[in-house]
Amino acid sequence: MTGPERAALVGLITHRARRLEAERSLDELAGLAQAAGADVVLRVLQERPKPDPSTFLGSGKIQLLAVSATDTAVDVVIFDNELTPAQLGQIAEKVGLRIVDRTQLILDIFARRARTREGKLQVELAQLKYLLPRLVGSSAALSRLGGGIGTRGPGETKLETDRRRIRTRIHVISEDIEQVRKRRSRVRERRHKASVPTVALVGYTNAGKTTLFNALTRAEAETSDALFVTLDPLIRQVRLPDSRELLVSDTVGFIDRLPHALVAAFRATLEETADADLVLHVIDAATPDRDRRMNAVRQVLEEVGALDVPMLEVYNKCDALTPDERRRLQDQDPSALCISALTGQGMDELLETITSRLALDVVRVTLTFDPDSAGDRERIARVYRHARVVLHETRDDQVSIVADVPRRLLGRLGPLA
Ligand SMILES: Nc1nc2c(ncn2[C@@H]2O[C@H](COP(=O)(O)OP(=O)(O)OP(=O)(O)O)[C@@H](O)[C@H]2O)c(=O)[nH]1
Ligand SMILES: [Mg+2]
Repeated sequence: MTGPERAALVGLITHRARRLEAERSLDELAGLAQAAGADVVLRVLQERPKPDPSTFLGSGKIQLLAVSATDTAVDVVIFDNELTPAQLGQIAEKVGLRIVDRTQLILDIFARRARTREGKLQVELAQLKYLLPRLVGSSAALSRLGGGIGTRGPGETKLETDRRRIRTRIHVISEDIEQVRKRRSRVRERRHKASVPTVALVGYTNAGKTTLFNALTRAEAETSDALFVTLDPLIRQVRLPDSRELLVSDTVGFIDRLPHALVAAFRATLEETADADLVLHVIDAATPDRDRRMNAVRQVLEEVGALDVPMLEVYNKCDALTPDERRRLQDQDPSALCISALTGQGMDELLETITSRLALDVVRVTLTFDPDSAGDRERIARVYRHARVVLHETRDDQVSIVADVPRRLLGRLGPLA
């Protein structure tokens, strides 16, 4: 194929009053299509309360779509919903072009972005699960020659194998991912033992998570205005000015109607979030459909069992707000933290809030230890790692240490004198 693919987008306006919503949804779909390397050359919105069971659009509209798509030399037609296998087949027949639905498009972007072995496995698993029910009797799902969106991932030869072989592959990958999950949870346990608190950044795709991650950790992870730039989780240490430390993790972004197969496949990655000491929900304050996105994020958090973790909502991109918009935000949520990961505005306040939410603020205590006990010697080492020692006194039978200890670790470092 030469040049970017030319894509047509198709969506529904389910109610007259929801036109704006449908437009925004199609805008988002356009962002996704771009992220998958396509140029959007045609947009079709039809007002109808629900999709036609066999062709999604009404029969007249689908004919019209076929004609305009030919006129504009469209390569692929992308629907803003998940299509049933039957719909896929019918539409492909009527339109005569490659048909892709929203789920498949998102899977395709993930397939492009996956870098690590784990990421690739997770995406392949999601793709196979999507494919399985669409294999039988669906010639449309199989005719994917020529490359382009919806053709990456499980290869053509694999597509032609029977369901049994796909099931076997699903089984094998699931086991591999389970191994990864176990390894992760062991690493987390070790971290937990070391008592280093973890802050997980979550948020809608493109909210600025990685930009904030970089600002906090002085890292240089890839950021971009494209959707789903980050897939593989990153984790890094942040040392606060007074040498206290915490870990910050950045991970895959969420989106409205994130395909269920992806959430399931990325469970190992997302569990990182459920295990954090604090979840930082990064919100793009400047986008017009902020509330819808916030709800989509909360839904995914619920799905991965992260709703119990203390959460801090952070409004990012506040540099892009007008003074009026900012006032409205403060009125709506007086405790809102308004920051800009890009300009650094509000970062000090953010760090202060994180510190107090994690109870990292210090208390001066005196601890006593038995110098002959191996366990106590270990504990002394831990005090040095996690607290600031002010005074260390050794006598024959007792070591006493005066230290500034993070409040959250009180009682975990040793007996108070
Ligand atoms: N104006 C403004 N733009 C920002 C700010 N923070 C991030 N951006 C921009 O928003 C875009 C997305 O930023 P990323 O950090 O890649 O977002 P992300 O949440 O990691 O996105 P994914 O990994 O793709 O899900 C980039 O173009 C950033 O430069 C900010 O505070 N202000
Ligand atoms: Mg990112």
